[in-house]
Amino acid sequence: MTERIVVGAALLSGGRLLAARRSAPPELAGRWELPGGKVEPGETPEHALVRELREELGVTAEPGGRVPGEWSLKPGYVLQVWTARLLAGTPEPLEDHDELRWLTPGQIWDVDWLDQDVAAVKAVLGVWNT
Ligand code: 9L3
Ligand code: MG
Repeated sequence: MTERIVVGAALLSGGRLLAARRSAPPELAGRWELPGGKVEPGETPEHALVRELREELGVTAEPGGRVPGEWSLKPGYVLQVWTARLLAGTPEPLEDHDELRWLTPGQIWDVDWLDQDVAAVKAVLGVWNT
């Protein structure tokens, strides 16, 4: 069985990283994540990232590069992360989130990231040119 990929976006703008607070499901609500979601069959991870950011945040984004690493989620699911930049729009918590925050590198650990996102965000810091 192959694992299903979940894409997370390290959306970077003006030297800040976007963090999104989940509103669902109940066991994840209140924790922060890199926005994104499951890659659909036949879809590339980059396309999924663009689609998820449009659905969840109402923005048009462009994927950058893959952040090295892969993080296990619930059984059968694995998180991969791409950097991304905003092409159009201002992110709003339209779906699955109830708050957004733009974090400077010094504020990164001010929010309660989901467990798997802690490792992913550390990897993002490794490639983030501020
Ligand atoms: N997940 C964890 N960290 C992330 C993302 C985008 C997703 N940065 C987990 C939460 C869910 C699963 O992956 O259990 C699928 O995500 P979604 O489709 O509910 O966003
Ligand atoms: Mg999602």
